[in-house]
This record gives sequence, C-alpha cells and structure tokens, in this order.
Amino acid sequence: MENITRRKFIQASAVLAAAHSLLPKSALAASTGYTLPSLPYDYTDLEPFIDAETMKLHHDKHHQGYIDRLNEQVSKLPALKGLSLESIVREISKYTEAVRNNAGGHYNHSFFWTTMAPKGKGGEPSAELKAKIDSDFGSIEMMKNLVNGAALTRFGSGWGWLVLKKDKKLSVLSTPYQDSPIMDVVAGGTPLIAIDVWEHAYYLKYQNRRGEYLTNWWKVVNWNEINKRYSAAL
Ligand code: MN3
Repeated sequence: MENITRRKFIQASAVLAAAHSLLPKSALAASTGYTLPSLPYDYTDLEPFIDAETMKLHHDKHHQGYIDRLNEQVSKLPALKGLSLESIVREISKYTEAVRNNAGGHYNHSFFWTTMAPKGKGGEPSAELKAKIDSDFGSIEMMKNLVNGAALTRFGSGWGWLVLKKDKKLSVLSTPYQDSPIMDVVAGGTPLIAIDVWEHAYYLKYQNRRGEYLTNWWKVVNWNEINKRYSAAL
C-alpha cells in the first residue's frame, strides 16, 4: 500500500516537473550526459530572415559545444551528477564559471530554438497575452522596441529577454554571455522570449547590422510557444 502511494507520488512529481519545465525533454536529462535537442524545423525554414548556414553552425557546432563542455564539467564534478539542467541553472551561484557559461549556453539555446518558428507558422499572441502586453507596455510594437533596444545595447555577447517577473509584471532585460533570467544571480523572472545577440547568431548574414537582425527576428517569432509559456507562468 505504501509502495503504491509512493510510486503514485513519484509519478505525479515527474508529471509536475515535466509540465513546469520550459525546455524540450531531450534537453533535460543529466544521467547519461546531455544531448543536443533536435530543431523543431529544418535549417532552411527560417530563411530569408535567418540563413540556413547560420542555423546549421549555430545548432550543430555552437550549441553542441556548450553541451560537450557541460558534460566534461559534469564528469569532473560529482555534485552535478543526476541534477536536471534547470536546477543547475537556477542555483548557478553554487558552481564554477565554466558551469555557468556552458549550462547557461545549453539552457538558453534549447529555449531559443523553440522561441522561433517558420514565417506564418508562429501564430499570434493570445488575447490574454496581448492584453497583458498592452497593459504593461502600451502595445506589442512598444514591447518589441524595448526588447530590441535592450538586445541592441547589450555590449558584446549576450541575450535580450521578455520575462514575467515574480510580481506578475512583464519586463524586458538583457544578460551578458550565457546568463539566463532564471539564474539566482540574475533573478530576472520567468523567460517568455529570448533573442540571441552573440555574433554567431547573425554575423554571416547581417555582419555588424545587429539592428536589422533584430527587426527581422520578429518575423520568425513563435507566439504559439510564447502563449503556452505565459499561461504556464501565471
Ligand atoms: Mn548562440
């Protein structure tokens, strides 16, 4: 009897953990080493806004690089074994800079791929999210301008974000390197939108024109996924 109750509890906890995770399941497990989550579209599907060569290098080489270096850290640091990626990232102040850069890199890229969808397939903001954006920023356009402004003025490499803060207000921020809003050292809130502004994300097509990349990035934004993240974060 106790065993059955305990098993049910464990199952329920697993379901809860899965339901609350912001990442695809393939990005989560540490026990056999982290693996690269597949893109939910083809390399060419974000053309012409994000070119196929950039997508291939960014996903297969850069993202894979964060995963390889994270796995190397996990093999060296027993404290990391068996932890979920999200729990490592949330409590990042406990770990080394190498863990911060590479766990952050794996987390942020896994999140970034699903923040995009081929043009015409990303849907629209839900009525609920649109009302919230209108109320907190004035309009969708104002929100986009603020996110782009934060991403454009991030000096060097980093990310632009739309987050839902603890007080349930939407907010815009940028982070350096591979820092994430969910890290305890950032405490930015629950991420809804991430835009990668490392040069590897846009340089082949846009060179120094980060602003043009940002303007075009919104043509492949995946509102369907962002709507789900917002509902889950409430
Ligand atoms: Mn990147």
